[in-house]
Amino acid sequence: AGPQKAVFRGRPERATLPAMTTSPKSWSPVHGEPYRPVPYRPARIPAAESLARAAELRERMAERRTVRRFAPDPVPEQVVRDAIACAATAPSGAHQQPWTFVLVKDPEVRQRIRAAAEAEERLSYDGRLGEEWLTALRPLGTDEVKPHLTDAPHLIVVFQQRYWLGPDGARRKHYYVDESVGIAVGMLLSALHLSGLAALVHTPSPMGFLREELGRPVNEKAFAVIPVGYPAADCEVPDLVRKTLAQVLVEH
Ligand code: IYR
Repeated sequence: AGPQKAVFRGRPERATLPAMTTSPKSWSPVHGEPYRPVPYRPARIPAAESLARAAELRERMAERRTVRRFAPDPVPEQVVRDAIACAATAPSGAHQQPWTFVLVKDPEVRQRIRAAAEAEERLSYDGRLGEEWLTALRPLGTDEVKPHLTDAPHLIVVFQQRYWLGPDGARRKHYYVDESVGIAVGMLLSALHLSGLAALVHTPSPMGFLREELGRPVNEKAFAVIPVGYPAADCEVPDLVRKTLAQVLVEH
C-alpha cells in the first residue's frame, strides 16, 4: 500500500481555490485534525499605496472616541452585524474562536441589565473600587449612572468561552482566551468606528448577572458590554491627550 493520504477537516477537496475564499462550510469543532493548507496570495499593493493607506488609517483611528451619550437615531442593524463579523475574524489561541457576541434587543432585558449594572456600579463608586482606583477614574468623570445601556440604539454583550462545552457535557480547554477576546473586541471597535459608529466599552463588575440574564451557558463569562450608536447631538468627551508615537514605540 502506498503512503496514506492526509485527511483534512472542513471543506471538500477542490481543484482550484481562489485566494482568500472563506470556507463554504460553517465551523464545527473537530479535535486534533489538521486543516488543509490552501494558497494564500493576497494581491500586493505598492509600498506607496501602503504608506498612503497607513497614514489615512492612522488619522481615522485617531478620531475614535469613547462615547457615553448616544443619539436616539436608529442605526441599521446590519452595520452592527457586519462589525461583529469583522470581530469574529480575529486570530485566536489554537483558532478556537472563544467568543460569543449577544446583540440584546429586548428593551425589558436591557432595562434589567441596566438596573443590575447600576446596582453593582453604585457599590463600586461608593467605595468598593478603593481610593486609588476612584482617583484614577475621577478625570474621566464616570459614575454609576449608565443610561446608554437602555438608550443606545444597539447593545452588544461580548462573552468569552472559558472552555469548549460539548452537547454531551464534554469539556476542552481553550487557550489564551483573554488575549483572543481582547483582540476581537479591538477589531470590533475599529470596525464600528470605521463604519461611522461610536461605542463604549463598559465593564460592570462583577458581571455574573449577564450570563443569567442572557441565558448563556456555564462555559461563557461576560467580557464587556458595548453600547453602539451615533454620539448625541450635544455629546461631549474629555479633552484627552494620547501618548505620542515616540512615547509608545521603542525601536530596539
Ligand atoms: N466599570 C466601571 C468603572 C470604570 C472603570 C474603569 I478602569 C474605566 O476606565 C471606566 C469605568 C464603570 O463602567 O463605570
